[in-house]
Amino acid sequence: MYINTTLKFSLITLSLFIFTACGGGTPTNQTNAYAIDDNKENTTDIPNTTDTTDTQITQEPTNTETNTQNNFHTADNHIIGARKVKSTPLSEGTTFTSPSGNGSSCTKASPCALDYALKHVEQGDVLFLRGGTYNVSNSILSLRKNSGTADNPIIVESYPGETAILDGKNKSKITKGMYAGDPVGFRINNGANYIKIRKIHFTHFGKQALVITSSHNIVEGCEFYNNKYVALQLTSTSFNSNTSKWSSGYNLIQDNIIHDNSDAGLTGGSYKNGGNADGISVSAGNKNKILYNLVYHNSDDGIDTWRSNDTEVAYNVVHSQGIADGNGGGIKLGGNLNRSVKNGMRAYAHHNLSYNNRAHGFNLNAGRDVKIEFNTSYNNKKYGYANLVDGDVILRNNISNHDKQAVHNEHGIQENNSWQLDEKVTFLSTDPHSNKFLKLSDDSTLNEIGAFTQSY
Ligand SMILES: [Ca+2]
Ligand SMILES: [Ca+2]
Repeated sequence: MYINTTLKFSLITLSLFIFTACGGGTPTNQTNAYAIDDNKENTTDIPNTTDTTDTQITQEPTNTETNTQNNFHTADNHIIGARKVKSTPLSEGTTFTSPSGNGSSCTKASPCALDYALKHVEQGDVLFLRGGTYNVSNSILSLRKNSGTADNPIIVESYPGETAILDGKNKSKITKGMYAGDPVGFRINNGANYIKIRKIHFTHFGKQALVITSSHNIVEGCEFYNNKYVALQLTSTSFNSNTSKWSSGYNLIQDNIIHDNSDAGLTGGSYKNGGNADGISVSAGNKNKILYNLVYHNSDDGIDTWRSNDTEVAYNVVHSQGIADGNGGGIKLGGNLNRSVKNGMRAYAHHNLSYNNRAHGFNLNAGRDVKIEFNTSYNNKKYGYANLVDGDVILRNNISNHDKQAVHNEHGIQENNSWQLDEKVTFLSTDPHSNKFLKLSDDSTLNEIGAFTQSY
């Protein structure tokens, strides 16, 4: 079988990358931030450690407009799911590429190739990609040292009114038992901060379509589909066990549509016949925000925050995960089976819809000090809210309806959730295409719980 050799090669490549990214050094503990094997679930009761400090603030989204196709609106226009993202004005463009671009001028009249432009952009640049399919073969798309700043980020975006598709189908092609080059689509490495990736499509990559190991980046209005592994991964190159901080974080992932990413049919190495292709994996990092995304039909989990700290997951629509041997969870909220290491903690999930997943709507996994409030779980094949542990979770004002069972057990602090109230949950619609989907009627006394509750 070609696949074993292929995977050995990818692992070697990945190991080399980790080594290089750490400046030749060794991470301060043995945690491999790239490993995303989270199949194990910790259901052991743990002594109380109720530090649930809420330091996470929802960032008000900017530069968005209504997209009626993929959104769910409430009467008060409270929105969950991916919104349409407006383009940066064309007049702000400084650098231009096209699928057939070449040379070094990178102007609108004479665009250059994408990998060339990425090596040369500087803070304050707006790189517009003309529409069409960029055949990403052996070139490595990455931002490594060229960093933006808080006031002058680097913007990489589809040309206004057009769609740039980064296509890895040739890059991922298996040749003589080996991948033809690095199977990851695009890397933003530590050293390159304050990058905005906007309105770009990523497809057919053999590993992650986009990996970010740096800080203060924004990914918005992008689409990721038909990749063979995690579509979008936020991670870090090291964890400082003295400060309990990862080397990176503070990234914002919003208004993306992420679907049909799957490692089903691939086994060995880091592939698990569906068990490792999450939509969004936050496998390390501090205070990342995953907001307003639509994530569906990925083989493993929709959003998995394994090992990260203080990740906020909010206003997302997550449905229909679970293909082949994938876990099929909607949203997983942290965890690290080694409890002496202080990561996988303080995930905060609010105002999410999680439905039709093959496993749980929301899964504490082995997360600690997790807060789950104002979410709606519907028609998940297992529990609405699973693997609850005393001292590690607060569940307030959530709805579970038509799940196999609302909660896994009676553990944790549970207050004012639908399964604890006398009134039965009745939705205006259970049709996902309706803009009344999973909304409670205005006269319901339950209208202060669930994902569409505005105030909290
Ligand atoms: Ca898994
Ligand atoms: Ca997973």
